[in-house]
Amino acid sequence: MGIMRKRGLPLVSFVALAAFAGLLVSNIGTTYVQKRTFQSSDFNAFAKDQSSPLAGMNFSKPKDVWSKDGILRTSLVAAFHSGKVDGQPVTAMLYNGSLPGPTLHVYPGDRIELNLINNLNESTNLHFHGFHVSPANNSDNVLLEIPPGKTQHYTVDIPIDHPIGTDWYHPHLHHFTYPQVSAGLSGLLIVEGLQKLLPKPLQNITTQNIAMRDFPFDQLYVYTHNSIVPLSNTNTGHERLTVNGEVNPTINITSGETQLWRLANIGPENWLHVRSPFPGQPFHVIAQDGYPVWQVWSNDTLNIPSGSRFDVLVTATGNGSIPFTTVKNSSYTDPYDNLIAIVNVQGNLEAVEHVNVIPTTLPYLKKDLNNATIAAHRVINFSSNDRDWIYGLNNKTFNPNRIAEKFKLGTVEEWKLVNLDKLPIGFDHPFHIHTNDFQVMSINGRPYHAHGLQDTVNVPVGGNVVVRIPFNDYVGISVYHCHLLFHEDYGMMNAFEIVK
Ligand SMILES: [Cu+2]
Repeated sequence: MGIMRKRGLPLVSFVALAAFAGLLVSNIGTTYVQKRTFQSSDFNAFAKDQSSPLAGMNFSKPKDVWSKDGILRTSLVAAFHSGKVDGQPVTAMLYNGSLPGPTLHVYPGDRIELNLINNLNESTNLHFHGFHVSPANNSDNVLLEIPPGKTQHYTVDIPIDHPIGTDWYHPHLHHFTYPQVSAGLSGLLIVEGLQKLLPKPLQNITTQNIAMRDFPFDQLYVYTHNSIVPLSNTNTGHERLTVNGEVNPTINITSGETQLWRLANIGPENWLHVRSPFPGQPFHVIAQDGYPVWQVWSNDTLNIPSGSRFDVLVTATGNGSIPFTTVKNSSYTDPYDNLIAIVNVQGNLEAVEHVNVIPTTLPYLKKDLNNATIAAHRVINFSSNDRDWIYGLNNKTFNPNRIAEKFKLGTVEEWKLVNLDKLPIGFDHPFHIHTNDFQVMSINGRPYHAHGLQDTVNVPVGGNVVVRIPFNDYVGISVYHCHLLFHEDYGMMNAFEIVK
């Protein structure tokens, strides 16, 4: 297991970090940055809540919470929890004591009634990543700030025609997103119904939620928080790639069986370039970023940036214990471990039967924007200054009070996302926009034949991506940003307004 500097983080010394921590508080004295001190009691207050110890990790397992009669009524309590990774003590920020937070299941047309109870010693809030819902009031509003000790009630109306697939939730308070997600605050949010789009023999297949993230993540967390007490005992050789909070879990499948795997990168930064564990059996992608594809496509590997999700069908071959691993990207973008899980293949079903029914299309509304009327063309430049931790869009850093652009409801725009960074020190920036999904039109000038809409796309270093974004159904203020959350926290985000 290699311990490496994360790609999104600059190479700076501890002295510079400490100096910056001071600078942060004195220069950015807005409501968004608070000086805090930690006490040892913060770390143990909720330790007693823990149950169901897992191998190598003793945080609780995520519970499944389902909507009932059209309403998902639940509470998320954000708090410190003590636990262990590889037997080493680690302090985490968790929802309801579990790593990751509870898995929330909803249906199109449902309403979410959710209390976010902030038992941290700093402000937080909540983002419903991948949701096409109102960004206003107490819906998917990332400009809300919930102070420590306070409760915020969220009401989210999910439209009846909402796309179905795997989404997720996490804090999104500017300057706090990276450290809070790094410390453990994220969970799956599944819009149910995907199996119903499959051919009959596949409608009841076994589903595996595979929520992946490095944990604990990076000591820099401590310094961005101006804390003298290390929160996460990181860079000690005990950082691991976790799946549903477990280190190297077992996934059971029968030889010849087809399963639905919900692959989700719910970590703050790294790319997870995953490879099908079954030779000759690629991943068949049926939804990307919580959006069913128009055309099922297949590949042996999928490079999943932070924030992205792929719902795939996969058919087991072989027998015994097969490692499910990542492909090596580079020392900067890889997770801590290459091993994701062990797939335990047992018995023998007739493989051919299942493989034959893998669909080529899904009965889902195609919203191809190829022939859309374009209301405006824009260029968004991404640029990094690692020395000073300044990450900008069109040479500006995020200001919650500055509306960078206004878009007209009901129109489609075409944006060229340009990554001005250069190798060897530059890096890719995964672009993510809230409220509306987009269609990728080209990557580095080469036409891209989209299989559906998505909410996150990797903008390669020195390259560009052209996307078309429809502004449908909702007015209000929302944001787009780089999904290396460290970059987002240090400026690479814009607020925009959708107007009538
Ligand atoms: Cu970035």
